[in-house]
Amino acid sequence: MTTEPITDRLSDPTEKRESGRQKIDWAREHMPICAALREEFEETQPLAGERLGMAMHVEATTAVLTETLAAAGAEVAITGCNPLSTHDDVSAALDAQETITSYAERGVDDEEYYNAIEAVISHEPTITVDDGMDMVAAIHEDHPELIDSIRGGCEETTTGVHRLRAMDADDALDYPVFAVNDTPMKRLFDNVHGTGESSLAAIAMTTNLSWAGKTVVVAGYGFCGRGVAKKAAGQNAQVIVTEVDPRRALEAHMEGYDVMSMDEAAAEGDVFITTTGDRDVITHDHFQSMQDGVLLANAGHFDVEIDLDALADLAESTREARPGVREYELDNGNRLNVLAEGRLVNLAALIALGHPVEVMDQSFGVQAVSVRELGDQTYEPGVHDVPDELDREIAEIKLDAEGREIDELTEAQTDYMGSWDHGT
Ligand code: RBV
Repeated sequence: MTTEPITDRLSDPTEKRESGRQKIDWAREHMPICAALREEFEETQPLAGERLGMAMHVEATTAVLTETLAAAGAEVAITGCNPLSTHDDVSAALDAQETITSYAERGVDDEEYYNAIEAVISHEPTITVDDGMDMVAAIHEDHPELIDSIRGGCEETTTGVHRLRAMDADDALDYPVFAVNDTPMKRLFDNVHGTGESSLAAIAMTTNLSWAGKTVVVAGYGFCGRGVAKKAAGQNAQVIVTEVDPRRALEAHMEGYDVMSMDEAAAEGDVFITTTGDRDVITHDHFQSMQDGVLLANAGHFDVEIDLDALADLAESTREARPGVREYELDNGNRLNVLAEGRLVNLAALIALGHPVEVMDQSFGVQAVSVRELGDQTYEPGVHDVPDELDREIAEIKLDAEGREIDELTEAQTDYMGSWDHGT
């Protein structure tokens, strides 16, 4: 089955295009890094002749990245990386651009989701940009004949990088991919502040409930979990952290959070937010010990962290308690509320805007220079760290845009840091 571009599937493409364009313009105003790179790319055309295949959350900031890459001379085809995160109006505004085709639509089923990825692949990309690795996987499984002409790819998120490293360890990754997620400019800002702010904002907007006085259980204390815990504490919630790694658990403890197993935390929490990237974090027995009225939300890339099948089996009845909130009533009378169908709440909730714009400017700045690098240099197949000078370049552009000066090392300081023959 072929998937048509979004414009051909909308009843009101002109209206959608206009509201999408308004969202993109607002984001663009607040993305000085992408603006600076766009200026450079318009002049130097580093992607002339390249075809980009992208699978990302198609909302306003992603559109700014997409247009930045198109301005660099590339032909771009794009679709979503989650069935619920696309903004149809933004998708339509992108599709209206001459060198961009967008297949992304919100609310697609599994088959339509993968058909749209196929449609992007039918453009025979020379560079891929993924968030979660679904495009790299589809190319390797179903279109290996394209691999020879692919210069490389970029991966946006923790889960995608995990999958790619597993693939690489199995010698199954046949083209180079940059682990954009693992750069300081991504991880220390997007994962921590972006996930923290946007997950809490999406939960608050979906429920209209307060954080103050609540007990919030954060599952996983990686970069995302740290952000969620910090922001929840900042909103006057009591925070409990669950972990499987002893050092991360200790770190959370030393930050002042309560650390306990999920078995214990299940009975304590009012709100549960999963950020582990792994499956089966909240399961059958946990649901049974939870209090009436709890909220369950996932901030990890895939919807595997909260075992919704087990919850559905346990439930006597289920209903939509309010838009975007599914209530499951258990036989003990307790009602558990799942947000956004257990999909990543900051992007898949009914009012979901994704990470704040400034944070995405940084992540997408790293994406843009990583794609530029792939257009310019040849890399061996496998997962690659983004060259550190590219990450620094993005930090420098951002500092410049904020009007912040920093110090420079003197020659004596540089020599000192590089020497070993000085002591007490
Ligand atoms: N993310 N994108 C957005 N476009 O608004 N918000 C978050 C957006 C990315 C983020 O970088 C994270 O790594 C990934 O989504 C998880 O799928």
